Amino acid sequence: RLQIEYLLSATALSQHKQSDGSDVVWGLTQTPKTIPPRYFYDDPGSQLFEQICELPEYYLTRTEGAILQGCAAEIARLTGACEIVELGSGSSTKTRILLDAYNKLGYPLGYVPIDVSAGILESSARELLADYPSLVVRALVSTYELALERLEASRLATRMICFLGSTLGNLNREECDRFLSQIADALNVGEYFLLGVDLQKSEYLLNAAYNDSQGVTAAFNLNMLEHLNWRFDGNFDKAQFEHWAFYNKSQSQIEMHLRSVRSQTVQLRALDLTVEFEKGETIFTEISRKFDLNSIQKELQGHDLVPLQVWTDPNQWFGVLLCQM
Ligand code: AVI
Repeated sequence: RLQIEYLLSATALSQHKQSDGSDVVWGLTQTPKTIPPRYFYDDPGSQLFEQICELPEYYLTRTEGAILQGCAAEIARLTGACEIVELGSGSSTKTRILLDAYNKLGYPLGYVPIDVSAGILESSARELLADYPSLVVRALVSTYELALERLEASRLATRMICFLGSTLGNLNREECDRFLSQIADALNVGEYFLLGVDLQKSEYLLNAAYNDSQGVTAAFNLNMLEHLNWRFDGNFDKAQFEHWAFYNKSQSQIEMHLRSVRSQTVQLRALDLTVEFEKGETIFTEISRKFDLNSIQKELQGHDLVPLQVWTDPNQWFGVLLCQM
């Protein structure tokens, strides 16, 4: 009942743009310097992200989970039997809420988790198979882009692509637009897109969520430097950088940076790159956009993804939208 496909095999990787570190060279030679957010997610980074999801200040995961608990049965009723395709499935925790709802209605359970981390994908797929005896899993080790390009027509009549956790917020406006076009291209008419988005709210709550008191988000941000050291034979000293995150209200986005605490020179030998930092200079590592329910619905509609139903929590901190193509 478990099939694992590696779209990120050595061959696919070598064909995949930016696997050679050219994106790092580009980013670290810009002003201001940047590192693409995909470098957060090596194994330690993925574990730190799992820890972030448990933090008292990081309301996103909890709130989305509670919304899904309340609306999963309705989602299953609205879509009928369907194959659940999850982009960035990670540990598949929230998937269980959906699988339970489909299971209760007696629908056949097909699940296609997609993640770049093969380890977490396989272990969570095995746990799910143990708990859901009729589940069939076709896991794809892949980036979203590759998976969306390659997703074949499913055997079942209907498919629902899920993109939860407000990961959409980590894409800038242009990337978001491209991503939604890809989703629309991957779906047949009548199929579904389930989206979770973090909503605009008080600056105080947002700043706290990305500057937690235990310093896990800081460790997650700084881990990127270790990841680059490991991947590209570098000598970043993470003690010489500090985490800096704040809510940019005019752009409705959290911005995360790493700030150099002194002037320093860093080398990434495998990339033949030497980078000079001035004291206080920053590297832009992530945006996390915060959405407005009306605007995101319009944006989805612009891509022929028609919102059927929107659910939120009593505080209106987070939104879950079910759209139909
Ligand atoms: C994965 N993504 C939705 C998280 C977010 O909230 O934007 C990543 C994260 N960055 C810092 N904390 C969590």
